Amino acid sequence: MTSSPLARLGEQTTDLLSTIGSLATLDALIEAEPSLTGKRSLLSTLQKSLGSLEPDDRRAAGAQLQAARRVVEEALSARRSELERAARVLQLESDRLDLGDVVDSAVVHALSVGHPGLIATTQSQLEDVFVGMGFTVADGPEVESDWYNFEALNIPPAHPARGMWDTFYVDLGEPETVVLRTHTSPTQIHLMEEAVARNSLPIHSVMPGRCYRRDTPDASHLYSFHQIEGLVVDRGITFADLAGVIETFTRAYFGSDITSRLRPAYFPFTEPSAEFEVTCTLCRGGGCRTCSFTGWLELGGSGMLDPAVLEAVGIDGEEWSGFAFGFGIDRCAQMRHQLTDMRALIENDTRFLEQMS
Ligand code: FA5
Repeated sequence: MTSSPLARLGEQTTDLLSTIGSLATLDALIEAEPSLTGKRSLLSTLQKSLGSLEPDDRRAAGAQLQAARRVVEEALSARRSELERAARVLQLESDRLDLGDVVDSAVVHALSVGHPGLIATTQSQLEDVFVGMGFTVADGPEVESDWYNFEALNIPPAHPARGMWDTFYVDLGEPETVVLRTHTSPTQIHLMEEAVARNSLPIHSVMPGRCYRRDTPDASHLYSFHQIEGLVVDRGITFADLAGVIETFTRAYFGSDITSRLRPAYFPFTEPSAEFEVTCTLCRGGGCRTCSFTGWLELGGSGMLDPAVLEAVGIDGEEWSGFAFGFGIDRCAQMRHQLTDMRALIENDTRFLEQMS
């Protein structure tokens, strides 16, 4: 007696289902499909072998085989749907527009904001130091008459001291001589005039602002630069007060290892006058090329208010005395940040600007 060709159909169907379950990609399924349900598949071979059976047995075996084929085809179709869904998800993932990248490269850069430059930052730090020492902050015009920039400061026309400042003259078609201020000292005159008019002496103020000189730009000079002026008018003010304010400022701004010294100088509006220098911030006083191996760098001028200036603004020099000082803001920035060339402050090189943000 010959055994039925379908004797192992159950086991064979289970094997086919497990093969289908292990197909990992759509391509693998398409490749395997002919061997699972096609003309040369096991199921088709079994179908052909039924021809040798008796009609009744053939019908029963045929129905059994049809049922097995249905199970296999349904499993194949279900697996196809699963793999197609997975392939779609994969495709969508790779086509996805990464908004994160767009935000980083476009929107965030478009929104990137600027920041105050080094001169503005230095100015506000200097103001903070002086405000902390009890000074108020005042402002003055950049375009001045000859009287404020020179005459009221005890520099009459043809005075040789005018040569100390190479001046830009402004031609307004007026008989009066008008200049771009060469220093912030004329603001002292405005402040003292106002205090006299309002009867509001004493004065303890600093006055930062832009100045202009026909200087050739080099590593430590610009034709448009900034100074901060200091003015104290009070009763019983002495040179020791001036020296004390300068030393307190120097340590507060540059650090406790930097100190100041005053050296005799000449300014027409102060008597006695002194240049003030601070320890070289590059070599910390040891001596280097920047400080010409002296260990000191000049920061500005200072002195006791000349009686002629007090008289010009109507302040009684018997009752009041005072001192003034003026120094470069750009030079402070240069020294504090150890810039070898001051011109970097105005060249607008974005690499420098970003570094100093
Ligand atoms: C004056 O301008 C006096 N008005 C200072 C003063 C005020 C003396 C009150 C007495 C009483 P001087 O010309 O030396 O002084 O300039 C002072 C400082 O300004 C210099 O030491 C330097 O730090 C800065 N400065 C001057 N010219 C330039 C320039 N071309 N570029 C950058 N900084 C400059």
